Amino acid sequence: MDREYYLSLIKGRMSERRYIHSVNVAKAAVQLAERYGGDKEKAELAGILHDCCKEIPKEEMLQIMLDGGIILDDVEKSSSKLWHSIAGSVYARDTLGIRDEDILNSICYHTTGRAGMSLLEKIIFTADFIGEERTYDGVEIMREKAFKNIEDAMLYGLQFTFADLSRRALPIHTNALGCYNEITINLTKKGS
Ligand code: DGI
Ligand code: FE
Ligand code: FE
Repeated sequence: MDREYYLSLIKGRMSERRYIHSVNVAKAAVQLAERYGGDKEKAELAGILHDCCKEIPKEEMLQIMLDGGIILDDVEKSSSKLWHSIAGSVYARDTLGIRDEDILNSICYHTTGRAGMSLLEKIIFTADFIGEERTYDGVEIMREKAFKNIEDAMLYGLQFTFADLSRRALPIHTNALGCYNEITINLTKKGS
């Protein structure tokens, strides 16, 4: 993996703040891959690239998705915050030539999660919450959970996101609900 190449590529597409976030997510992703026996190289690359389309103009995000043959559902149409992950995976595939489906899916589903996530997808979803620069209330609990039981950490992250979305009366994506339901059903099975 040409780490330096991808780092300079994303650096040219985002603010210093977002660049630092991306580097930190990549670092956390490598640590989680170490902890859970995932592929460290893929984790690092997916972490570096996960927000590669976060700060481009919305029209460009829409154009990338259109060119990539993506059809947005109603929640995606109404929530532009969900565009950068989908556009990011299309950009990684069609412009950067990344062929690894697991890396592309990790970028695509890093914001919402989904049911049936691979280990790499879980790692990127979780790493996004625990990068060094994150300071929200509960970040220390999230960091602890992330290395103890990744699904517990994901549930904690989803609870945080759902509370925020529902307080602001924003729609919750079905992939996020699918992710939440799968984890809670697994917990219920273990508990009963
Ligand atoms: O790109 P980051 O800031 O690092 O983090 P992210 O990709 O997790 O994006 C977080 C944003 O995505 C935050 O504003 C909430 C929003 N989001 C996450 N899940 C959903 C959502 N927005 C809607 N409407 N529905 C969701 O299910
Ligand atoms: Fe993101
Ligand atoms: Fe991020």
